[in-house]
Amino acid sequence: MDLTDNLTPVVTIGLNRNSNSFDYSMTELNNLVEANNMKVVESLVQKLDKPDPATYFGKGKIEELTQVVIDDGVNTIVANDELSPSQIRNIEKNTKARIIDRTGLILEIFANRAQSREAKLQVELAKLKYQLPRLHTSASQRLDQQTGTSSGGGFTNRGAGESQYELNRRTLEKRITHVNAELKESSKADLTKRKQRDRSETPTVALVGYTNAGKSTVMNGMINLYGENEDKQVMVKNMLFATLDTSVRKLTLPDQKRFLLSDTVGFVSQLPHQLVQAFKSTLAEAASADLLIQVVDYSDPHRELMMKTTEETLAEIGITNVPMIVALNKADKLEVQYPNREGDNLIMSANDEDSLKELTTMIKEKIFKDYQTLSLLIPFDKGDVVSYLNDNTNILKTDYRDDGTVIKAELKDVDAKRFAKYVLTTD
Ligand SMILES: Nc1nc2c(ncn2[C@@H]2O[C@H](COP(=O)(O)OP(=O)(O)OP(=O)(O)O)[C@@H](O)[C@H]2O)c(=O)[nH]1
Ligand SMILES: [Mg+2]
Repeated sequence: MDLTDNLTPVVTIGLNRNSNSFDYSMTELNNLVEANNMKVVESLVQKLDKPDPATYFGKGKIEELTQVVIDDGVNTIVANDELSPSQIRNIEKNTKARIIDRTGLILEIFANRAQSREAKLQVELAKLKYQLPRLHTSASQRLDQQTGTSSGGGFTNRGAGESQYELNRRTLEKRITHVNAELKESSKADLTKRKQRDRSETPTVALVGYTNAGKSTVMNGMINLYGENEDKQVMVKNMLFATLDTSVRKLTLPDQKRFLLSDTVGFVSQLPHQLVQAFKSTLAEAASADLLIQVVDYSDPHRELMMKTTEETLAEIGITNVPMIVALNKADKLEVQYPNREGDNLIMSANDEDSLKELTTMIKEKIFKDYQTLSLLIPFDKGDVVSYLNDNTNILKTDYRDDGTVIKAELKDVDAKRFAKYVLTTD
């Protein structure tokens, strides 16, 4: 074992219930382990129809696991499924190692990554809800409000009195009430922000999809092309759950059409339901969007599964009726031509300007379809109208006549109504 790094060594365990996606789910578990600053030194799998209710693995396999833990000198085991409190207790008793299940692992990653106050509160709430039913396995654990660390921050412990359990339960419940109240406050503020934006009638587009698909890379590419100078780039990393908070940027196309683009948290299979609840408010941007762009890692052999997970998670959050473009990203890693559009799908690469421009064309078709091309005659004393049109619409042609300026432009419905009295002809 390499002791030069600070990564906590772990053994991963998984049950193969004859599912096609089992190997992939183990690979993904390893990636999640890495994303939590730990490293896998060994993986143990067993073929079983269903987990042993007491110990997850069967008896013989548990003995093997115990031996592996001793031989590898590790004190953390990570399970590929969510475990029951008694399974956790029993495996820990046998192996003398701490066990983290898949749900606990994802929660730890989120807890370590959350940046904004709202994300921190949401993750804390998800963690509290996860801890509550598991309390009797952790009765003697002193509860503090730490948001979890990669080691030692487990949810387990042994041998404790009833009163400590009661105390812990009450502490958790109180904290849940408190966090809920704080979240309510901050989501009210968000709603106000969104309402203001709605009033400005700028269409909104949200990037959604599986973690590591390239959403943030697409976001940065679009900011480069159409963002304002001082717009900051978002973080891109080859790591699961690089993005946890939603970022929104205003983009202005060369024809003056504007829209808001938001980058959102990525999904993963078996996302803990406590977190799906937490996502509801983080993804409110997506729910209220006029258009979704589902970014898919087209070069990944498991892309179908990833798309299915994304669509199921969106449905679970209640995002079902928003029009969608599918961006089949990372085409540069395959021997295919790109950009290549088929209906609402685009084979593309986020690192390729032509791809981003084609994506923009598709976005425009979806969100600016209510525009109309009009010719307006603006009297010379209405300079403010001319400058409004210059700043806010795509001017196709300007002519000067004795009685004013003739401007041919693409106007939003609201603007068309507002300036109806100047209209010369409809093209
Ligand atoms: N070759 C190639 N790599 C890409 C492309 N798009 C993104 N990547 C890489 O894929 C990795 C993940 O990209 P991100 O943009 O962070 O992915 P994300 O969807 O935002 O991921 P999360 O925030 O974790 O949900 C990074 O290493 C990117 O450089 C692409 O079109 N081609
Ligand atoms: Mg991202």
